[in-house]
Amino acid sequence: MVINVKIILVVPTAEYRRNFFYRLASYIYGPSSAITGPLIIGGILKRAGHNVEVYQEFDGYFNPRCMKYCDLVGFYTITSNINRAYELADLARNIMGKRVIMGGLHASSLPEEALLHADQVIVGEAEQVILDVVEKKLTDDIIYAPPIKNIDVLPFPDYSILKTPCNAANILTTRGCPYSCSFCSSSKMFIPYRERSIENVIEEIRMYKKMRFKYLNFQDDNLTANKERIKKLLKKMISENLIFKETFFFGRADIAFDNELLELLRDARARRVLVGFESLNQSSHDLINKKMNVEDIYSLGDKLTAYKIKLIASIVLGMDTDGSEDIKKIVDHCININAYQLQPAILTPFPGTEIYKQLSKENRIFEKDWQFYDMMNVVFHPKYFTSAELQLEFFNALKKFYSIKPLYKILKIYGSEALLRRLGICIIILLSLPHYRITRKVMTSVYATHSIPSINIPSEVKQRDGA
Ligand code: B12
Repeated sequence: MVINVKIILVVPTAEYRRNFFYRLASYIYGPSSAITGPLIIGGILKRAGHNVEVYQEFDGYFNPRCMKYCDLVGFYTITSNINRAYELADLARNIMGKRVIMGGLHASSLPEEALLHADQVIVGEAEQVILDVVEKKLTDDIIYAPPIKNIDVLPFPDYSILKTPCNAANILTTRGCPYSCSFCSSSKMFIPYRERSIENVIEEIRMYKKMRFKYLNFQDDNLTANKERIKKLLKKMISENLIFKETFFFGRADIAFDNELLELLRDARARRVLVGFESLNQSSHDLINKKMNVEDIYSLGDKLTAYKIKLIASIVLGMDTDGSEDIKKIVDHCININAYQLQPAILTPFPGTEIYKQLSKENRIFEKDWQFYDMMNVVFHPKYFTSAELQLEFFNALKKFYSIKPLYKILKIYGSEALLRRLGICIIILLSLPHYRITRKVMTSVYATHSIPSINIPSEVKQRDGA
């Protein structure tokens, strides 16, 4: 007979992200949402008769003492939250005597490391094994979960077990990505790329509408990978009036050439899109295997403005083919096309990725403290910069983009709510950058002790950067 197990699932948050500035910035940045994995597997456990609660530490109200009152604690891990996951796991296991299991991207890439802090680790998509693990029918230390073939059969995320606030529903219509960029860890975790049927997706969206969610986020790594499929979905959303105040999605620059798709996105109020521009240097796209033509990036700006779709431009800093001029060029481009937000991401070698293998082999990774693996901190020796210089490029990109100058244009194109959010981000960035710089300096010896290995800088880049 299986006894009812009291389970707490936690999405931990790295220490410096729990500070006031960070939380405020995130509040202004966009509506808060909950990661879906724990809500899906928690729902499976609940329906089997177990008592489940899910906490997102970032959104507040998670008191580690609540772990005292359960039998089992499960942790969702990514690389930047893993230290905190280990800290909480050690507390639960060693002090409170609880059973601990771990899963998610970091634990799946380095299960042996995670096992030092857990009783069991699940590698991969946990849906098919979670119940057997909790009910002790699967007792291996490391359990390799097979990917789910038909993702239509998966239960929808169960928001009734979420104990922390959340005002946007997250939905995934696919798993994985048909592309395989060398820095991306989710395309290594969710293999192969799979699509849900439109009817199944619509049913989940109807559920969120009934639950009165104001916002919807498509969290697919690339929602527009299969354009005809997404057009069908958007048409159905429009015809059933499954429209939210604003819907977010991840897209690729090639949506610029499909007016029908842009129209449908506008009409379904899918009006906030994050596009990975990465760089305006074609060799950088080729280097990371992005399979994108930089010409697409040039075409996108005006199109999105015309359809009033707000662009969050994501750029990668520190690729081996990009020097300072390249970073300047892409940041200026984002300003010129009136991008709504800029998300500069420092190239980060997440364990399990191609870029991790390459940089480790070249002995260029100097930072082993996982909390800095969040795309906002330099953890490796870049080719054309010192690590400190690249870190400065990151700060400068933010400062330059989030200046007060373009605010009038943002008001004209996107209206007053967009203006207020953008103004809020400008203020937070101005206030928090000095604090962040100091914290980074104190927390690591990055600026002081790490020498740069000798790397040959090609002459054309030396010339371009005046090196
Ligand atoms: C939604 C999302 C967010 C949201 C919400 C996250 C939140 N509330 O915590 C927001 C925008 C806030 C966000 C922020 C960040 N994110 Co994010 N995010 C995602 C995204 C796009 C979707 C997540 C998702 O729903 N996945 C789909 C579901 C089905 O999978 P899952 O949740 O992983 O769950 C499965 C397994 O992991 C496992 N599982 C999950 N939980 C548990 C628990 C236990 C106990 C077990 C056993 C198993 C298990 O089973 C589940 C079902 O199959 C992913 C990309 C991706 N495809 O995963 C990036 C991703 C997770 N994010 C990433 C990053 C880097 C960040 C940031 C650091 C970015 C930044 N610079 O600020 C921050 C960190 C936030 C934090 N919590 O500390 C990286 C992580 C890389 C890594 N290896 O560390 C990813 C993979 C993006 C990428 N392609 O690189 N993110």
